[in-house]
Amino acid sequence: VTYKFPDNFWWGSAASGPQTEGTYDGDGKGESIWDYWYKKMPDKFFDEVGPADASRFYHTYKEDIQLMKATGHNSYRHSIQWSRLIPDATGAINQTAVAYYNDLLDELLANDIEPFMNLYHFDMPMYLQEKGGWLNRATVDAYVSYARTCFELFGGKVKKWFTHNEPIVPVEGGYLYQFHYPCEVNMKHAVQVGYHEMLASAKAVQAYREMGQDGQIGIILNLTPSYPRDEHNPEDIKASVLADAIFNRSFLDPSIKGEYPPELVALVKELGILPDIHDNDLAVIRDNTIDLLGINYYQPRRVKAKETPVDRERSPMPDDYFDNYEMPGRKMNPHRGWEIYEKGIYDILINVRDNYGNIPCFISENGMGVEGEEKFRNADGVIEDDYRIEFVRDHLKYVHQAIQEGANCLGYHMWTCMDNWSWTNAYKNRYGFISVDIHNQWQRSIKNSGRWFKQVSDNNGFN
Ligand code: BGP
Repeated sequence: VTYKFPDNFWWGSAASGPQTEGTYDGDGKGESIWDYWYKKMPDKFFDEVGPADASRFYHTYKEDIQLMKATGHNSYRHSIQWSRLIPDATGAINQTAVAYYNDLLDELLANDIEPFMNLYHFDMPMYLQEKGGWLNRATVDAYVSYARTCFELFGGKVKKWFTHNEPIVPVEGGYLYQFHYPCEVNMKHAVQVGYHEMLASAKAVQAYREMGQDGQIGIILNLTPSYPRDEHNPEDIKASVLADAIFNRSFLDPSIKGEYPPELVALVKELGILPDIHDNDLAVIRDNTIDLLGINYYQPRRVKAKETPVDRERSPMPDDYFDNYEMPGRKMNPHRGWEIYEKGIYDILINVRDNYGNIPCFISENGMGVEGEEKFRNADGVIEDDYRIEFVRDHLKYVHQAIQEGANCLGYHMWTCMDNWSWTNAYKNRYGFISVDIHNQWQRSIKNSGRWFKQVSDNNGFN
């Protein structure tokens, strides 16, 4: 085996509750912002399947777990849906949800698949969003109490917890670029929302330790390594450093170092949009850093000094400070419009090694969204997604190299296990090791990539 990975490497995939489970009569689930928004503004969505179906995992998890086994999973990330466990403002616990999550966890464990559980994957309960969601400090308290409930209920089975998936995304989507509800454009709100998410994360870490739980707790961040157009041009470098502070270090630094990057603090001060910070908050953030970092990597961010004029009439935006740089010749995934730059995954791991104390970490998402995969289905009914094998293999080579050079990377989870419902894009881009035929009783079938991944996992590497 040329590319051999460390013993006990985590091979698996990631998914989320809202993108897979669906909502059913009698399940007791309350509404999240996605259920609400989908009903209210269906035009915003790529309209094939909605969150009420997702991939029907709520009903199919037992069979799906067998498919995880068949594709070499020794671990799998899912998320608890807050609105399923605590469906309304009374705070009462939905016992049907408790039974479901217990069953799901038991089934994973019985199949030797370690469950990694995330507490928040973009899915604010609607009863909290009506009171401002992350903008309202009361949501931080509600979140911590929800987190405690999860640790209490499931901490015996789950040894790897995550406070958030990609906390910068609800900031960008909900308060800057309008691809999550409530679709505002307001940088002051964006800063406050991000701050509350971070505070909630630190407080959940604190609660986890106070409760004497015996696992690890971390956060999952989407890191977009920032590359300047010209690495000798000070203006390009400045723009790139700032983009990195806004989109990566805004959560990376407080989560691991317990403090915000000075560039970011200076920027929000200059704009007069410091968040509302209470006494002791910063001490909580300082003292409750994470055990384990999940890294989602899809694409780099290429940046150049600002050239296009800034519209001063509107609310300030992060991109008042830099322009995106469309580097000639860069490799693109035409389906998702994202650049494919395999070495980015290595650069992140080396950055974590050198600048973040080489904290234990793993690749918690990486993957390739492809439209129209049905056309690659062969006569035996198997989707020949060899482009996905190439994508994963080329990224894994760089992960391997980083590990050889001392990076403390413990696993690789692809996004995703089964094709699933993906926010406003629904089923447009497929990401799974396993295809889901939404027009034919949600039938599952393992793609070539899933077969390949089984071998990789069995051999703990590849040639
Ligand atoms: C990540 C999210 C996932 C998933 C994935 C693919 O940012 O954590 O929830 O959706 O991206 O992106 P998309 O579905 O938008 O193509």
